[in-house]
Amino acid sequence: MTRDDLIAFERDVADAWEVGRIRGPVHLSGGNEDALIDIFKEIRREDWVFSNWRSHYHALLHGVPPDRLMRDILAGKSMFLHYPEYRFFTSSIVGGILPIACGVAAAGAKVWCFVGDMTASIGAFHDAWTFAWLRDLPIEFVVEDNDLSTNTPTWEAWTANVERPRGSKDIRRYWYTRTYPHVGSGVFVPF
Ligand SMILES: Cc1ncc(C[n+]2csc(CCOP(=O)(O)OP(=O)(O)O)c2C)c(N)n1
Ligand SMILES: [Mg+2]
Repeated sequence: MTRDDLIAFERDVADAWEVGRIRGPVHLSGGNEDALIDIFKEIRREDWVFSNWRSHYHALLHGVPPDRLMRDILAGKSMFLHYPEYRFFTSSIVGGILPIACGVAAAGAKVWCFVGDMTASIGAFHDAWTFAWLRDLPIEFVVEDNDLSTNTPTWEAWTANVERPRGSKDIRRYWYTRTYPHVGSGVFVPF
């Protein structure tokens, strides 16, 4: 999957959304193609990938066939995609994947857990990270920092006077500017 393939896939989803073909919310990815392509070079097919409401790019890059993914999105399943045979699981509950990802890592599998910057600011994330770190679990947390919690600037909401986190050797973090709104494509569609 190239950068252009990813962008074209999401554009097709947005087009379907705008004509009312999708009866359920969709959260589109955009602006983080290069960062994700880079990270997924390290992710092996046998690794588990845990994602959230914004999971299309993660699924595509982990090998879920695009037509199968598109079928499920068109069926309104964008917010709860899961493909055990591809070792891919999501939850749309903020932080919902964290204990599950830790559990799978505790069972010995290599796990990659993708969370937004807002999710990375909640207590459940600190618990999960501490649990994993103390047990040296084979889990990599990746914080996808668009500085937005839906439409609230995450960092400003916390404090104006503290520098934004830069990531650490234990928690990966990349920054991007999102190209779609938090949910949908910007076109109001009643369903
Ligand atoms: C427990 C819970 N509370 C609230 C929500 C509504 N909600 C969905 S996404 C989101 C903010 C997520 O921000 P971030 O983690 O930075 O991810 P981003 O959407 O920016 O990728 C919220 C509050 C939810 N899904 N689950
Ligand atoms: Mg965010």
